[in-house]
Amino acid sequence: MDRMEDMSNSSAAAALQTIAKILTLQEENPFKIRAYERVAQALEGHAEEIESIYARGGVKALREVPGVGEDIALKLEEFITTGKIVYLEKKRAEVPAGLFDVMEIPGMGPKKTAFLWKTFTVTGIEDVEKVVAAGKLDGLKGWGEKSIENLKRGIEVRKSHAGRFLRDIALHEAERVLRVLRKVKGCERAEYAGSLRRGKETVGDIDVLACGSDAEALIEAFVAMGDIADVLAKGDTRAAVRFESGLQCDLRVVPAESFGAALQYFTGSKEHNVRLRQRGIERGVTINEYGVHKGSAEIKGELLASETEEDVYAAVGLPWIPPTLRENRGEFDAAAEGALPIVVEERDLRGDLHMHSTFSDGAATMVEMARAAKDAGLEYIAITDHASPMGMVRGIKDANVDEYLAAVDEARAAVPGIHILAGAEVDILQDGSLYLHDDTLAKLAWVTASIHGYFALSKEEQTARLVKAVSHPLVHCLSHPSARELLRRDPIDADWDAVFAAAAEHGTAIEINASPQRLDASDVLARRAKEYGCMLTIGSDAHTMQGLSKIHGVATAQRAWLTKGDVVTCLERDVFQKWLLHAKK
Ligand code: DGT
Ligand code: CA
Ligand code: CA
Ligand code: ZN
Repeated sequence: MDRMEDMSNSSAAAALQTIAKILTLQEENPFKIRAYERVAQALEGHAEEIESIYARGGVKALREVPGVGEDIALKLEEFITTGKIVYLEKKRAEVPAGLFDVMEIPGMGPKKTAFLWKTFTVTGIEDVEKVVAAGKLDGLKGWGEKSIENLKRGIEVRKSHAGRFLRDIALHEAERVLRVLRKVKGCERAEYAGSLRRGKETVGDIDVLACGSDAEALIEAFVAMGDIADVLAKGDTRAAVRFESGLQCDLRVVPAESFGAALQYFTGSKEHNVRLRQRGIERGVTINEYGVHKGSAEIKGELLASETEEDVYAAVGLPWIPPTLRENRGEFDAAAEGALPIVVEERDLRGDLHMHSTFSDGAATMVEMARAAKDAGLEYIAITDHASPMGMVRGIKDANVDEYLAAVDEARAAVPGIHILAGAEVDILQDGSLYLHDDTLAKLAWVTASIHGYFALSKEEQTARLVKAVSHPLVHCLSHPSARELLRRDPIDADWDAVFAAAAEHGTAIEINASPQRLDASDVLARRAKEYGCMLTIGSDAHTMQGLSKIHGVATAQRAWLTKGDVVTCLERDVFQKWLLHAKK
């Protein structure tokens, strides 16, 4: 079945979650809503993929997943076999599409959105803005001054990122497109280009290139694929679509002999290409999406290069430049001097020092996480459950740390063959002190500190707070330093030079949080941290077994020019242990 390979527990979970949101908007029976939410959560943490459950025992077997009853089992079957749920499509049509944007504003969620829809008939972010500006929320129950302030800021952030999408969503869609195109008869190559290929953390649209003997077949297969909301354009060698997710994708069918030139051109960035063309002009050649020619655009001479990207760069005297470096941030000088970094690759990763278990808010047990990490080929991990005063009942406290350590010991005994550190992700409090007592921290082998609140402090306060935290003798790492949530919450304001200087002085590593919602430290910040002499980590921040992937974090690390030598989690296990002993002076 064609659709099968697109399915995964997380996309099924997303579909059920959307149903729950729509039912909440419609103020339906809370038990019904809760049933969808429970199954969505269960699927996120479920070890076996639903396709394989279904393949082995049909609808009956699907009911093994916690919370799945007859009705949801049938919807999952429909999803597995057809790739969609008709009930969801029908429900989706019952609510204004703009409300999905409103729900995504930080602090809004489906319940508050339902209230605004019912009370003020808002149908999109602009309407919410008007309601807020007119002061209609002032004094209403459940809408304190602070939450209105947050809402205003949330709207600003949303507006400034309008039309951009998280990288993981874009990558998922792009891979779907490539699978469809590569199956077309006569297809020679299909690749994605643009910001997605450059590893950017958010993407405006997907750019895909293909070549093959039958351009028409490629175009037809593309516009006929699943989950398309709109075909925006369709010509002989170009087409553009918008998926249900809202993301747009451009397909260009190009001649095989100029595939490399097209790939180089459409990978960008624009700034990189401008600089490359300048370099061409200085050498008397013209570069465009068809190739490198002698002479000017008007008087075209001999074709020098077009088949591969290597040829294009070689034609202006440069080695091939990795896509993640193509931002005109010094890569031309480095390339000309033979000094391009050998950027870190996913296969270089040996450890993961940020993950959660059921001891705090994770969906899987320590044993399950350790097994999954071992199966993924990791040599060492730290379990870093939350230690936080924020509304979380569970997690590490001064009072229960011994219980936590015993649980990690048990996991260690249960999963031999992977080294497991007892760690913690400890909240940095408002004044820069930590949520756990020093005696407690001293019992932990890996302490990563992070900010989960007080995002709006002044730059001075935030800087002092972070400097204090990274200077702490028992803190090994600073997690998601800027606390940004992509497209939702802007980074906190701090003097990063001061923070990284202090981190380097005190041997505290800086994390690149690989969660696709964060990717924090950003490429720019991570590169600056390296320049200050900090080591970096790439941590999954996994709350599920599936969450252990770090591919997006690796892309960010490459964009930061990091080599494997800059990354703690690339160290061999014994080298890591030595580093851990000596990093904190
Ligand atoms: P995005 O989609 O906003 O995340 O960013 P990109 O970089 O994917 O930008 P996009 O989709 O507009 O174009 C893809 C690449 O194609 C871009 O990085 C460079 C190339 N390109 C497109 N239009 C132009 C242009 O007008 N001039 C130049 N020099 N390059 C262009
Ligand atoms: Ca693009
Ligand atoms: Ca584009
Ligand atoms: Zn965190």
